[in-house]
Amino acid sequence: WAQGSPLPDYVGWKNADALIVHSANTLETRRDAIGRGVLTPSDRLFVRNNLPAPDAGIMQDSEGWEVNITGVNHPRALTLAELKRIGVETVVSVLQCSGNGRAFFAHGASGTPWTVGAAGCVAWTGVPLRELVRELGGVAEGMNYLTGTGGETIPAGLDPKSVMVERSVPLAALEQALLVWEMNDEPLSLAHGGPVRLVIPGYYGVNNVKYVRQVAFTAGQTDAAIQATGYRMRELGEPGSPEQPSMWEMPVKSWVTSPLTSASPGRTLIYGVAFGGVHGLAGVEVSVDGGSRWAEARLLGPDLGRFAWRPFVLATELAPGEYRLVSRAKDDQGQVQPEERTDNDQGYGHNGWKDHGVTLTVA
Ligand code: MSS
Repeated sequence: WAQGSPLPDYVGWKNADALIVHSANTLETRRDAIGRGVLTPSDRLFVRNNLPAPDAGIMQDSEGWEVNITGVNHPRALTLAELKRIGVETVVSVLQCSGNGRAFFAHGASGTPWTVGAAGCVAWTGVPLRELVRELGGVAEGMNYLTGTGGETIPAGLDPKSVMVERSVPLAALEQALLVWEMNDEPLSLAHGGPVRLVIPGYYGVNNVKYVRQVAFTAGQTDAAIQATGYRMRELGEPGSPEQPSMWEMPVKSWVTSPLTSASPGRTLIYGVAFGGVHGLAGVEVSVDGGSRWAEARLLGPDLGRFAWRPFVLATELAPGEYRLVSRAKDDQGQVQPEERTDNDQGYGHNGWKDHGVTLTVA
């Protein structure tokens, strides 16, 4: 990227101090930059591209960007300008990479070593896909999946199926799916999938297809590698296959964001973020002794709906010494974050509370 610049060009507008640059295609929000608000500022949000981002030129005529809709009774292509006339809704949701927390796996899972910052909470504005589908005569008979295809150009010489970003999610996700053109009240940037992105609130990041070119209702899941063998929960050393659980719905999760290393003795406010994933959040507890005793934290900020996260705070008195701060959230179905991670080959889906703790020195 540009010489002397800490960030690649396509994300040059971001706040470099808030980000850890793992590579040109993977940037993580620093744990101490997550902040205490409900919404993650766009210039701090993590970025993850499986393929290099398309040329910035695709943003020139964003209103003319076409999305092909198939597997409905009246299939057709619509431009962004046309999509904007069908309907609009704003939904706040947590965007989290399947591999967030990978750095905590002991087996050295291959892939970006994200700790907690491959996640953020943002407001998406776009047309509810169910309204668009109604306009197009409804989903055609026999379709079980909603399949989105990314608009990247496939590098020459590669088998498209091996690298293309094409993901299928169960048809039930049509209830909350959106085709979005704004993030945090601004036109959707190229880095986050502009001109148009498929967003599936409550589902892992990979299902939220950027620069979406096609939305297809399909009988089966796509055979693109990113779906068929990639993003699957599988035993260590086992190859990926379509029978293994796919990274779809996100479970309940939380982590402490401040303080992270040191504090002065006395009154200490412990902050963090918590979310229910595909379900609503019921509450979150904090422990300062590694999980022996827990206290209910206070949820902060407005409740921006089932798919959003809530910042939380717990006020404590801490004498000089060492403390292990951990948090444990519960969703509205009564599911609580487990203590341990579920080991799996690729280091996906880590929501165990123990590994997400931090050691604090009070002096
Ligand atoms: N889309 C497209 N088109 N491409 C790519 O690469 N990636 C994924 C999603 N989507 C992609 C897409 C992922 S994987 C993720 S996380 C996300 O996206 C991210 O986002 P951002 O906005 O942050 O960047 Mo993992 O599960």
